[in-house]
Amino acid sequence: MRTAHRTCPICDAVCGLRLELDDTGHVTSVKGDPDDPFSEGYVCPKGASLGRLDEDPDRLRVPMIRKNGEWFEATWDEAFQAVEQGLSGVIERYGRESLAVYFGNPTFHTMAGFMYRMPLTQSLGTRNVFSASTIDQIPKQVACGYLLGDPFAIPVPDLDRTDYLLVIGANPVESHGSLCAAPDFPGRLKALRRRGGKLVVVDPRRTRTAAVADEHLFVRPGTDPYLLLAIVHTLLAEDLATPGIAVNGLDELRRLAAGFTPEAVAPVCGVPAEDIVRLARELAAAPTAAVYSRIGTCTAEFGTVSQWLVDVVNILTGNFDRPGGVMFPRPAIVEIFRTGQPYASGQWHSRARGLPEVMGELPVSTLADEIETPGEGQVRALVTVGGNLVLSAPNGPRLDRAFADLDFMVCVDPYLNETTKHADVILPPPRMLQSPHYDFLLLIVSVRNYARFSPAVLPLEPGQLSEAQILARLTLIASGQEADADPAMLDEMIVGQVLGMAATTPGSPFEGRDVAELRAELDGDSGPELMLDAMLKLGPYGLSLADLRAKPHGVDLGPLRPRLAELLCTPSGRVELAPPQLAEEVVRLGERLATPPADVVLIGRRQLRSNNSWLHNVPTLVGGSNQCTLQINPLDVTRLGLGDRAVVRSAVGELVVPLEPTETIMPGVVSLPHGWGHVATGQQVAARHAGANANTLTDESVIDVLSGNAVFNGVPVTLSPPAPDALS
Ligand SMILES: Nc1nc2c(c(=O)[nH]1)N[C@H]1C(S)=C(S)[C@@H](COP(=O)(O)OP(=O)(O)OC[C@H]3O[C@@H](n4cnc5c(=O)[nH]c(N)nc54)[C@H](O)[C@@H]3O)O[C@H]1N2
Ligand SMILES: Nc1nc2c(c(=O)[nH]1)N[C@H]1C(S)=C(S)[C@@H](COP(=O)(O)OP(=O)(O)OC[C@H]3O[C@@H](n4cnc5c(=O)[nH]c(N)nc54)[C@H](O)[C@@H]3O)O[C@H]1N2
Ligand code: SF4
Ligand SMILES: [Mo]
Repeated sequence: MRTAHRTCPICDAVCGLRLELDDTGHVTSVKGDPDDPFSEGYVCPKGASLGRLDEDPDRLRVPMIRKNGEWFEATWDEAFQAVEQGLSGVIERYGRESLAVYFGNPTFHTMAGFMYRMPLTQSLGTRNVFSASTIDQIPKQVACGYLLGDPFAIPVPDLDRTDYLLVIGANPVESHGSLCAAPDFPGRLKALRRRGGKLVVVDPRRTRTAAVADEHLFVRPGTDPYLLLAIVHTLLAEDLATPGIAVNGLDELRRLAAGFTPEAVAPVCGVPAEDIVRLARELAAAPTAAVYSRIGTCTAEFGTVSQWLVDVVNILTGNFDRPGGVMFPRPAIVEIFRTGQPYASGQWHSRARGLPEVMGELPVSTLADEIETPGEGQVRALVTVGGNLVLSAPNGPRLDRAFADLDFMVCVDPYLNETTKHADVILPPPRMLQSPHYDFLLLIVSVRNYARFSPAVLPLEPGQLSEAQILARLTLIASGQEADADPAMLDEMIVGQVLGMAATTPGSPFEGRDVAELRAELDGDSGPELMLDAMLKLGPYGLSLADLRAKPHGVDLGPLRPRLAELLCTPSGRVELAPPQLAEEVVRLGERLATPPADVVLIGRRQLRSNNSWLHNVPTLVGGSNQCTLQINPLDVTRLGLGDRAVVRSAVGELVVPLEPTETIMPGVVSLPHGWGHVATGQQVAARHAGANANTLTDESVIDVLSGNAVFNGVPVTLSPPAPDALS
């Protein structure tokens, strides 16, 4: 028996775990780590199942190659040779612009995903770069880009000190938070109320978060920008705005919000005008307050407008960059992703739909167009790293068909699933417990400054490759090297670049130092660990990997402190309250105000024991309340003459789904969770709990214009009883 401590890598809450393992490496127990200063022993049902997930017998253990529709186990050398042949064949025939890459959600959590994303993208040499960002959080980043100049300057609610939290379109009691790393989010919300604070939730469903709140307001899906504009309107009309920081554009903002009175938007939003006015007054009057919003508004049309307005309200109420309001964490690593250049988009445009590049990426919503549209630059080969787009992307079934048509596809993924079944080669990363872990990205949005490194708990088996080695070899192959090129070579190059840059950066702790000497001082058993050591040493706390190794429960680096001045990088040097791009969107919103809403709209929801598409193969996590059902208000069941199932139709597809009548959802709104719709591949438990693919209904032709983000919420649908022969 032995005990190991590590960070849970599943969701954004970064909980510390205490694992017990027997001498075969089998995990016998997973508990919260009581000595972790940040998570203090918290664990959720998913974290508690980490052992079962990690030991899933259906995980791939060796590379797989598909030939004539049949799968064969392969050695790593055979697999990389097949990748080299596949990629180089497509490059020779169609050029590099026919390549595409998708980085999925897990790449935001793994060390390898962080380290090799840029090198792999660069060596593929294509502009067809896609990631989970454009089916998730990119509107927040674009909004911060325009407002503050830096799309990585993402403020988080100062959860532990705020007096008033307004949550719009997020359900952190079940999701455990997102763009806001806060272990035990439910406990932190309870603590807020215990200390006399107020929690208000705005959501078309009375969620578990709403259930623990002081107040819940139903809102019609997709209408949050109106609600927020009316709050801004009220703050300005009643002279309640007290920014307290240097801003530009206050008059323009007043002009933009002028028409959006609470009375004008109330019928559209479904929120009474007096409640909107009261919310504005309460936010202004609270000693400190924070507005927090996630998927409910990000993955909706005008998502960027909503995210911008969230922070406009935080600014107007004097709660920006101050304790108890929203603040910017100071991570332990050097923030190499900050360019220091004002944010801009549209450096290039997508070929088929002419959509602008945003943060170096194109929208996932247009990937199928790029594969299907003939002509120069048509995508013929795809690399995916940790993604299951057939279940995750809008109009997944269209991608399912498009993937089948590719000349070559390689997936770095531990499972044969709905997406990787189209691959020619699957390269499986090792088990989570065989990988070191550090949250490069999540700790830039944590509600306390904190760092924790987890070494691998179990060694790699002989001949097994780490995810870092897999991605390094892929990168080398993509750059034209032989299939057997040494991945360590690439690590040295990447780390050397970081050190070289630091050595020539004025004021850097490594300024003027010799790169070879710096390299010799680095500590780490793998490329990502060397990189982490360098980034920690260059970071603001002067930590090192050795320091973190010596503190296996994590290091508390204190509460958040104001730091807007050092992050702000707009050309004006001020916060831009009314950027022209957003002003244009407000005009479009105004024009839409009179459009009659759809009779029924579809939204999503997250379930406590799911994580997007890949946790349904663990028996302890499926069943019970974790079912793929369509939540619907009983009034709609009666009104539409439905039984226990319904046919749901949208502009792009239709599904037959079981109904879950509940008064917790607004009339006129139905909710289906995503990540279901499993087909028989290698995941036997998931196949028995298949559910329906919500993204059969979501429409890839509708996007948030400024960010290119997908629209999963507010999708117009019609419902009808299934035809009698479909009832069997
Ligand atoms: N248990 C679990 N946890 C997860 C995940 C998971 O799949 N399961 N996924 C992880 C990921 S990748 C992410 S990005 C985060 C997401 O974290 P959250 O955003 O907190 O998760 P959701 O449950 O999608 O919450 C969105 C809420 O918005 C509401 N909503 C829908 N449409 C609208 C609208 O138009 N307006 C408003 N105001 N509300 C609306 C929904 O009813 C829902 O309650 O969760 C992470 N954590
Ligand atoms: N309708 C609707 N659709 C949605 C959403 C919604 O709210 N509604 N939410 C969206 C959001 S926020 C997100 S983030 C996306 C997520 O969508 P994706 O980016 O597709 O991510 P997942 O569904 O989590 O799929 C994860 C894949 O990574 C694999 N994987 C697991 N661990 C590892 C690992 O360590 N390494 C590698 N290489 N692979 C691994 C899994 O086997 C699986 O194939 O879904 C989006 N889709
Ligand atoms: S809340 Fe997230 S990080 Fe914490 S134990 Fe659960 S899945 Fe893991
Ligand atoms: Mo996400």
